[in-house]
Amino acid sequence: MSKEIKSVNYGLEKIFEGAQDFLPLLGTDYVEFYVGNAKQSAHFYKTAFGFQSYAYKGLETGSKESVSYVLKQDKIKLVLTTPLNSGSPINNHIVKHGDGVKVIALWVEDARNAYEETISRGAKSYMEPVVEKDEHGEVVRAGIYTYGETIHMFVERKNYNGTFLPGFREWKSDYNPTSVGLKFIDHMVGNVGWGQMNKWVKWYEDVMGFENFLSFDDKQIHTEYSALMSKVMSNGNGRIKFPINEPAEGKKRSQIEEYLDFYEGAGVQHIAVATDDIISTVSSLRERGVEFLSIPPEEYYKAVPGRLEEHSHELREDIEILKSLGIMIDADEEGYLLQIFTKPVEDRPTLFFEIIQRMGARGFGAGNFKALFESIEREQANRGTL
Ligand code: TYF
Ligand code: FE
Repeated sequence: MSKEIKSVNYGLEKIFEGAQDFLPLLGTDYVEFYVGNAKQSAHFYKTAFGFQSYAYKGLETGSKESVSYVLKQDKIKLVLTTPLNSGSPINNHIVKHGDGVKVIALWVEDARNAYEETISRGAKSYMEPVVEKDEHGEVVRAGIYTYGETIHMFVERKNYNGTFLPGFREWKSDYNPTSVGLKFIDHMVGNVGWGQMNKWVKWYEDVMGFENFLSFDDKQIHTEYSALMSKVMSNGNGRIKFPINEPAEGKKRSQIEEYLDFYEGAGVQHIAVATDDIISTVSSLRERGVEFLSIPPEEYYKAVPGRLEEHSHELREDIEILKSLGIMIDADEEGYLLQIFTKPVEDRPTLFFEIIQRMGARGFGAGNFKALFESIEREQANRGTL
């Protein structure tokens, strides 16, 4: 499969050649989850995934509607939010979707401008620009809807030097498990309904000024039983990458269909987080009880040197160690990558995490798709949802 990828021109260089980027993005600001019990989720992400306590808002800070815990690990900020009473609209989201990602916040220089540019191109408004202030300065935020009930929030913080956002206080805890070496969000993937992928590709092109950076059709992404299609959207500077998946017809139920059934609609399927030492990161995560998909079979690891071709000699890691941890290896024209996927982190088979280490490669591990999807199908079969 990596053969097909090798002919792909990633083409990022040509993006915005001569044109102004109407939506300059500095990076991912935070990811907010709506969850049933933020206190317990925060404990899980600290204990299992090595996040640190960062900021808090709740009854103690005058927030009567909801509680939010903010966790940090290097550049990654997760916000875990729970409503405090049945009247909160956050409940509707949790009742329908279970725990999941509500907000993908994007860090911008000018949130009012980001909002106006995207609204004028057809975005649906979630929140008009709001200025929040405290003694540390001000933050401007504005939000638009993307697929499903998911939101992109534009966050402008150039005039702010407080902890996280006004309304939050610094969260100091006596319980501080160490980091596992997660550095930043590499990409976040959305699952959309049958036949909806191209609509959302066009939405990211028209409304956000993104470009289609890579595509995988169902001939490339299938196993004996199931199939899916995927297109990767990227912003101009390549810092934000959003693959969009849709299910495709197969003999059995696609993992994308399973997600859509359990999430009851489109939403974030996985968050890929980067590390620069995946062996150390995955060893720590396993010790802390994070569950990964089953380890690919022996034949998968036997085929690795052939698949890496000229990159085979570049591989710095010991294949035996990678195999013992279940880490997968793929290469494209520019280098190789190492990746592994957790099981879903909720009882509904919806959101999961990917841990990725890029050693030059800019692809998404197409050479691993078959082994990966077969692992996912083993889980589906266990659940009786294949
Ligand atoms: O983000 C990606 O494209 C890779 C592979 O349902 C992938 O991580 C693609 C689809 C999918 C799970 C993983
Ligand atoms: Fe991924």
